Amino acid sequence: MDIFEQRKKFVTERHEALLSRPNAPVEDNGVYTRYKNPVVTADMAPLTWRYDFNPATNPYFMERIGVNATLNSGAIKWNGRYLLMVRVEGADRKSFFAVAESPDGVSNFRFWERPVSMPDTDDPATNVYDMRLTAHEDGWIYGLFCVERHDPACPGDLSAATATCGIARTRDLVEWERLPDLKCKSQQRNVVLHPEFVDGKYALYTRPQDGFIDTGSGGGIGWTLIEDICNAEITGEEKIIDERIYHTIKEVKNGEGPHPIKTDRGWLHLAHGVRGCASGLRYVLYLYMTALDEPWRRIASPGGYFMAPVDEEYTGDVMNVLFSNGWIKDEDGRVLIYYASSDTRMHVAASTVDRLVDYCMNTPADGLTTTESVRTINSLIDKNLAYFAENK
Ligand code: M1P
Repeated sequence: MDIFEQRKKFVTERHEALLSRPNAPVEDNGVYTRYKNPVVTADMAPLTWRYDFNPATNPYFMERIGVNATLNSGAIKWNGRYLLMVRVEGADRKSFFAVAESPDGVSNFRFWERPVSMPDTDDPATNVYDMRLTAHEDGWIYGLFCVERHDPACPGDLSAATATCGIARTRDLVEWERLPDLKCKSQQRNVVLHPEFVDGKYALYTRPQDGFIDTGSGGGIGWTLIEDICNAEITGEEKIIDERIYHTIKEVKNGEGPHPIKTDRGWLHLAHGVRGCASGLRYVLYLYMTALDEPWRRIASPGGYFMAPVDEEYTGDVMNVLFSNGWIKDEDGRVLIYYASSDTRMHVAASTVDRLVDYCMNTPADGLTTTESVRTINSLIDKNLAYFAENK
């Protein structure tokens, strides 16, 4: 067998083994169960995207186009199929979107034949990423994502960029209609479309920021109503519904994850919080809930993080990062939480609506000082001692 055939066989067999490997739950901490294997990795990108299969033009069966990472994925259960809208990042640092499908939501994700060809606007993007999918009650599936361009105000500074919210919609996740980008006075990343009309309008979770990286005066996760999604513009109030707070997990910045899940007790939200430390920024996931009739009014704010990096999740392209922009609520109440670790790979954890709501409603809020933290622990000890005394 010549080198082309040898390598083709080796690469193809290894790829198929990766795609067909099973997955298994590893740790039930009472709130959720992590799964052992990442669900989507760069190595799972289709070989036809990366290799030239013609021995005449690729005699060494080299990879011609590299994939660096598969991260921050939107998620949707669509026609009974578990789909991730994966942010695939090439070795060239450009991200694009591609759908990966699994029969059970936790294993055997396979990419569709081609990545998404997202139409551009008149002002083409350099990079697009982190799509949130929303099956809206208007009948469309929307994808809201970050659009990055070089900042025209800083021609000499090659790291100066702008972040804007791109908006597109589809009926089949293949053909996309690109709508104009969100118009507003600040830069925006982590913009999410609420699945229902509110007062007859489209509602957005936003994350106003002064610059490309710094949120600056942007106070946290915002909420605003939009008159026309086909020409989206923030004209009214951008109310901060989940604020950044000093010496918490969301001191530096935070951002809405996927759109919230509707439960009997309120809207269940998943978000990321960021703090600074000696090793850089640390991204963790947290939950909160808002009122059913007023999705902007917080009714539960469990203190601390819900998920933080463990083991291999801690390492990757951007260390110490968990980020989620996709989850799926199944018909039986199961919730599949898709999260990326360290901007490198995708994982899944499973929970239920009941468990997540219990967590939100019964985890004490952050008291914001050491004294309050100790007081909260003492309250639990008192409650337990009273219970033990009554139930000897
Ligand atoms: O590198 C961590 C994350 O940084 C950004 O998130 P945020 O705007 O909240 O800081 C995004 O670039 C995100 O894609 C990335 O995972």
